[in-house]
Amino acid sequence: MKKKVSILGSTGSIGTQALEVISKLQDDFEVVSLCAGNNIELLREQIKKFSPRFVSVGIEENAEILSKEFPLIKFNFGDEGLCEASKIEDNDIVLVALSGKAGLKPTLAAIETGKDIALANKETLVMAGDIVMKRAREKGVKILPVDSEHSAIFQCLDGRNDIKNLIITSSGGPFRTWTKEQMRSADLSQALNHPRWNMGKKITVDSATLMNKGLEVIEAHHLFNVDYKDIKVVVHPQSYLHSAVEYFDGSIIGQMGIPSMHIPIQYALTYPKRVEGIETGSFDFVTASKLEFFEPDFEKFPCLKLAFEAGKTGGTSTVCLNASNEEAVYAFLRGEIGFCDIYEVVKTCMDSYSVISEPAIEQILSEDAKIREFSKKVISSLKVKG
Ligand code: MN3
Repeated sequence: MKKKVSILGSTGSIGTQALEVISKLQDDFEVVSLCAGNNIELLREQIKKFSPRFVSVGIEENAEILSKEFPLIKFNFGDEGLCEASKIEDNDIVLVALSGKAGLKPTLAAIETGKDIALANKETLVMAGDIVMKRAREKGVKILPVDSEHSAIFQCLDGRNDIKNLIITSSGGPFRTWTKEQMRSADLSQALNHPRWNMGKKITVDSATLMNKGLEVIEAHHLFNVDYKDIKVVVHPQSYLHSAVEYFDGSIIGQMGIPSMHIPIQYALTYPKRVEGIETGSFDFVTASKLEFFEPDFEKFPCLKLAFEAGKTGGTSTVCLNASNEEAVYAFLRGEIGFCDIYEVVKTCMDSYSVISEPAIEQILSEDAKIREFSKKVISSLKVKG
């Protein structure tokens, strides 16, 4: 029996790599649906290759264009299309590889339909981790992490919960060895020049500020039900140790391998099986020879500190962190603010924000919208200052 999979975000970095994994494991997987935004050219290729039954796109106009080309496929668009894909009855697993808050509703829809989820969307747990994990437990739905750090911890835990610490590794990003002064004049191409991982632009900038690591800490707290005081971040520039778990008896179990997203994506899809899939090359201790570890510099990377604080505060604090950061990063990508202004925007928003402690989903979404409006004002004031 082939595992039936729906891919939300099929033309993005994780989505395309997931389809590479699936091409290699054609006898094991059937693609039931594909959802993409506006990259219609690539989506068209994917439709031809994987013959899904259902496809959703960003806007109605594109759904109409494609439905003329592929009359046997059902099309939809927007948020509704994403939720429709995640609710398809014979899905075995839904890969949520959307970026931004678009991931939240379809993830919840998949949980309500009792479908296991391979989760590559950070915002889902950062914005609504309490609600999502509670519903997943109630529905007996597995949330299989795709992000390399969470996949590593998931593999190390193997169902156990006698955890002393989670140890999340970080490459340190492109500015690990830069001074604070140098970082102030960092431009876009420098921020996008990640030393280890090839990813989308938003997450690459987040990796440069270490906000990405902060968001991962919040996700790990929810996924593995571990207190923030028991989550440690360790800078490991070689990125061979993808993360680790320290147990009560002092044993540390880590997961290693070459830095390739194909491995964690594949494991989330084939879990609990480990199969020989896409060729990624293998890690060799002797060739690697040197593994280094450093304390993260919270002063140079204050976004990481903000993320820990938001996580500990809980409620909609992490919604504020995420929304203001996303607006700030997009402003940086558009060249409107400087690299270090990203932190200033998030800090200003966090400082003036009143947290709601146990929000419902609708409140989370309305707070998210409010925070984004406020963030845009903060960003324009920075623009004026130049
Ligand atoms: Mn990661």
